[in-house]
Amino acid sequence: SSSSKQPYSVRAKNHPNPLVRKLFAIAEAKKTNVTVSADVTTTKQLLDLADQLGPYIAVFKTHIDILSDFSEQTTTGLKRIAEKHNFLIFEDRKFIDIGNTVQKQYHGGALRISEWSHIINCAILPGEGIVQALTQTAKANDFPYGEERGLLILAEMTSKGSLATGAYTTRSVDYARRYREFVMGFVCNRSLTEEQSTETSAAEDEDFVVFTTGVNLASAGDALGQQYQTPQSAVGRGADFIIAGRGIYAAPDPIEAVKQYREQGWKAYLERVGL
Ligand code: 5IU
Repeated sequence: SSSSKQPYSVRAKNHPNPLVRKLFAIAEAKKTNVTVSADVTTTKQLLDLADQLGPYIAVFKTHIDILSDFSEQTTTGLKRIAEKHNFLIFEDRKFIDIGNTVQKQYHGGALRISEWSHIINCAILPGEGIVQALTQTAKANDFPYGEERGLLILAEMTSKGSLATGAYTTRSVDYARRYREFVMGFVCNRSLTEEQSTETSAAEDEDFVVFTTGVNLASAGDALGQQYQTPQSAVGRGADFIIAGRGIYAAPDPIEAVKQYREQGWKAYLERVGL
């Protein structure tokens, strides 16, 4: 039951998580599997990018803590633009602390992430408790308030010498399987559906969504250890959604660039599912 061979439309129909159904429906409707990583540092730049690139993307990924002028207008603006262009918001906060702390970082606090970000992610360095804690917060606060929420586990990283390998990656899959009601998938560099674990086994209908970062058409990497691959390579290895930052927002013409990533990502997807 390799979900990576199935079209988004089929996965949208069968998936138990309403946010994943919505994500696949967006991808299908807009014919895009592009997530733009909008690593800009002012609210104006962020909202301009969201509005310009919105029609061509499925997900808009933020690092909200790098903005020099963050305010409530940042997130109300972002929510409005997400609705206008029909994309999801993914705050790449990478929670990585004990359960009690991440609950406060996720819900409330200065950033109020749970109120505006559909997708969040966490690392499992602290152990299973971090996934349990975030799941508990989502349930206790009854997301949706008509809106859905989901968690991606950071199972692998793209940077040189990453330690997220082997048992770490396998445990990521175990925790995802144990908290399926909230964990929608992984940030990783390949399909993990065949991952063999002695602790858990795949449910018959298992369908975790794969987001792959480190996608760039023009570069092989940067001076700080980032390693890139093309949309075709990422999707071929199992990426359902490709994440590109500088390849798009730092291109001479970001709109031309996003169209190019969209076209290549979509073509690779059609090839993978045999359409
Ligand atoms: N990011 C990575 N690699 C990872 C993970 C996240 O690059 O393994 I998890 C983030 C960092 C940045 C974006 O926000 O994805 C990639 O940006 P560029 O496409 O500009 O390298």
